Amino acid sequence: MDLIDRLVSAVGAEHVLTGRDVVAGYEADWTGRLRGRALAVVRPGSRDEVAAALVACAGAGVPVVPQGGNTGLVGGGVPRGGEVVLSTVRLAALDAVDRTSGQVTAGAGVRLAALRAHARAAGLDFGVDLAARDSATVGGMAATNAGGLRVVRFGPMRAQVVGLEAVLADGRAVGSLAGLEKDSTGYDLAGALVGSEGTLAVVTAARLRLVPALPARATAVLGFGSTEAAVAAVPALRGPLLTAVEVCFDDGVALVCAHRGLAAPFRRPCPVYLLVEYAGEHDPTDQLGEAVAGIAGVLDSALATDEVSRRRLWAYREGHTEAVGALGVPLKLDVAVPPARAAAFEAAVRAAVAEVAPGARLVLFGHLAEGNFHVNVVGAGDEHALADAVLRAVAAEGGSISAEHGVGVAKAPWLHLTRSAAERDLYAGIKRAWDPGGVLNPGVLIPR
Ligand code: 2HG
Ligand code: ZN
Repeated sequence: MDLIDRLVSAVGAEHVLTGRDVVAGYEADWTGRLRGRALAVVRPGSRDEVAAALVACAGAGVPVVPQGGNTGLVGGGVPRGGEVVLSTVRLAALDAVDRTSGQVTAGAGVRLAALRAHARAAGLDFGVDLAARDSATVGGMAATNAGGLRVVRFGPMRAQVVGLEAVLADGRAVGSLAGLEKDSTGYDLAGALVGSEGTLAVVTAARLRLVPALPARATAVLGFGSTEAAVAAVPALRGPLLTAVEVCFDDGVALVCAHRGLAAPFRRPCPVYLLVEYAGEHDPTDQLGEAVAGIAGVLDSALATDEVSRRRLWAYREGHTEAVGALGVPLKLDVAVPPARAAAFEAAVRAAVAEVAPGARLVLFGHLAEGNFHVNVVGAGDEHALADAVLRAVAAEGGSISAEHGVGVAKAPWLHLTRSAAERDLYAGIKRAWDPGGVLNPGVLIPR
């Protein structure tokens, strides 16, 4: 039996895709920058089908690329050439919310928007939110330790995962969905899988912590004369109600306004904008107003409490990805530096782009509370040289080459900038222990 026949007997003929046109949607990331040919796409509908598919691929010596909602931006979920793509979209079971533990069990293929709606219907919420909420899946978000817009309040995926269920390349299932908040039985296997980007096992389900629903929100956009002034505002904003501190710049906001046909936030543009959100059980408008009043250097501000106006303010920030994409296929570098170093890093990035890619268009935005910048560059020319310059600037500031999107194949060549030789040896040893045959996502995270 050849591999396709084995996959068909594992998951059923209608879930093994080989036709060029049907497979195409699984072969490229949505920017179109990172892509490769897949041998086939397999869509298992249960943990046992995942196991059978993995055993078939391992037996045939064909590598497997696990894929969730395909919203990744580092090439970790698309083939490089000749792999089987294992799509988790059919693993979409969502159990009833367990109110006693404040947790829920979700299949790897559950979309973030569906998870949040489910939690909210039970009077709770899920702590992570991000722009790709309608496509991004629980499994992919766990595998990349996704962060997003509310990390300052609730932490990234790592903080939400109580347990994971996963299947090794040899078909054995590991992990627990029992939801034990206390468990000091040795190594944290779920912890190892969070951020492993499909290189260790295929995550099939997650036991997730839920957070209180915070029905009352207030959102402000603040204009500043410099990044230093914006960073200096962060301590005054911090407090129990703070849920988001997002940063963008005048050129990016102008781009979003032109793209979406929005009016500018203020009559006079400001060099730097912060979007700040407070959320709580009771209307947090007064607390946000007080915090803003205590900040020096606010050039202009807008406050929104009703849903329509809040969405209008969020559009300035959330519209960036789409507006940049409309300019061309961007080089995207998701990085973090200690927030106190944000202004120095921004200056270094602007200098690097001016030197290495003088004709390119740089658009910066991100999550300032975590020092997380999204460096988007259209028309970079020599992308490798530019990525090298930016990621070296990250390392020089004591930062991370990947804040929330993962390393993938795109950044694997730079792992050495922020992981020592001893640490990379440990990475390689962990990979060998979990996946001795090297079946799972080769080339991702650990350079070939
Ligand atoms: C965001 O924060 C996402 O909006 C996407 O992480 C970032 O498009 C990007 O570079
Ligand atoms: Zn982001």
